[in-house]
Amino acid sequence: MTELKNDRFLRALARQPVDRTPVWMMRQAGRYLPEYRKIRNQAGDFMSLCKNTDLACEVALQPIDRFNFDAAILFSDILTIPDAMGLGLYFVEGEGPKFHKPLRTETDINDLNIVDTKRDLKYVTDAVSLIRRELNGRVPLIGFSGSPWTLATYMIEGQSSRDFPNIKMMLYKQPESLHQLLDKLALSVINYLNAQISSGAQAVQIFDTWGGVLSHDAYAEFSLAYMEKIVNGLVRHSEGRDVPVILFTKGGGQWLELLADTGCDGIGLDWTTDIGSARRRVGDRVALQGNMDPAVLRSDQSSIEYQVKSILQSYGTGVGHIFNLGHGITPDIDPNNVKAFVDAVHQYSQR
Ligand code: 1CP
Repeated sequence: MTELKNDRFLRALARQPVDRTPVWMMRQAGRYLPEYRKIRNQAGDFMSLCKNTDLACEVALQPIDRFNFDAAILFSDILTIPDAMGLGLYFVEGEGPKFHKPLRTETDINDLNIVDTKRDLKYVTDAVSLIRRELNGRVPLIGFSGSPWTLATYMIEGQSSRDFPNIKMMLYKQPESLHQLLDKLALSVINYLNAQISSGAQAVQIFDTWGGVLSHDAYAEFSLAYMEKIVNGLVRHSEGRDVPVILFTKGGGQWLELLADTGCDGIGLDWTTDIGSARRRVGDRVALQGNMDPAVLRSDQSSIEYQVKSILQSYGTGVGHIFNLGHGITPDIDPNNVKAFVDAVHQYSQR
């Protein structure tokens, strides 16, 4: 295996000293990059891009070639798991993901099979292997999955949602059915992430994009518990190194202590939480990732620098910070502002 030339990201997750704060960006490969749009057009549609190993590898490397990010992330989507479970994922331009066969009844849930990644999602592990090979040790590769709760919202609503009427009705009316679904998803995610790790992923992140829409009690029971089950089921060591796991619940600022209790290595923060207070709350138990408002990237270089400095100052000195946005970058951002962001993190965090 080639040696890792830049291990800042893994060192920060292990709470070891770094020469400067590592930075990457959620959705760093994506529509704000003209070179991404070109390859996406060539592939035809988004899922064809994910399933084409060479093109998926190419777009994963585009942000690494263009900016000084300290980590690469697999190019794929969280909805590959429901697709492999037979729900029939498709994307409608401008409307986001949809399923041909969303889950409607208890029988639909009973009939679901747990994902066998090697059989059903080989295109994902093939992409992991190729990206890892092409990175050639420049930066570590992050694998990812959705959280069971977040995957279930799409499977039951059949598409993106604002109010989550169907899954919330099930949560209060037929909680056992929902638990059955979440359990099958947790086992599928464990299988999926362990396959990514054995194919070369050097860290993994679980995206719990919709955990923040749950009540306090429901969050612990229907989202956190299943992420904890996943953390306990993951292979945490590979190729002679620890494989850290990051949990990101958008809107999860009130549950940081609970998240740290799962045994994860890092917690992703959205921009509504002050990172300095978050650090005081979790102490030295986990690293923190985040958390600039993605909308800052719509401003200009000096405003971006100001916001970067203020987050670095709030975190303070010492170990355990990975810089990121508080959620994914949006398609309207000027790539020059991304460069200003990455350079500012490195410049102002230099030890
Ligand atoms: O038209 C296009 O090119 C599709 C846009 C797109 C992209 C670039 C989608 C559709 N997915 C992706 C890639 C993607 N999705 C990555 C790649 C790696 C990277 O970060 O660069 C990752 C990690 C995801 C994860 C993902 N997909 C999440 C969790 C993170 C988040 O942003 O909250 C979610 C919720 C999805 C579902 C999804 N896939 C695509 C869209 C537009 C959506 C969101 C729909 C919604 O808002 O409900």
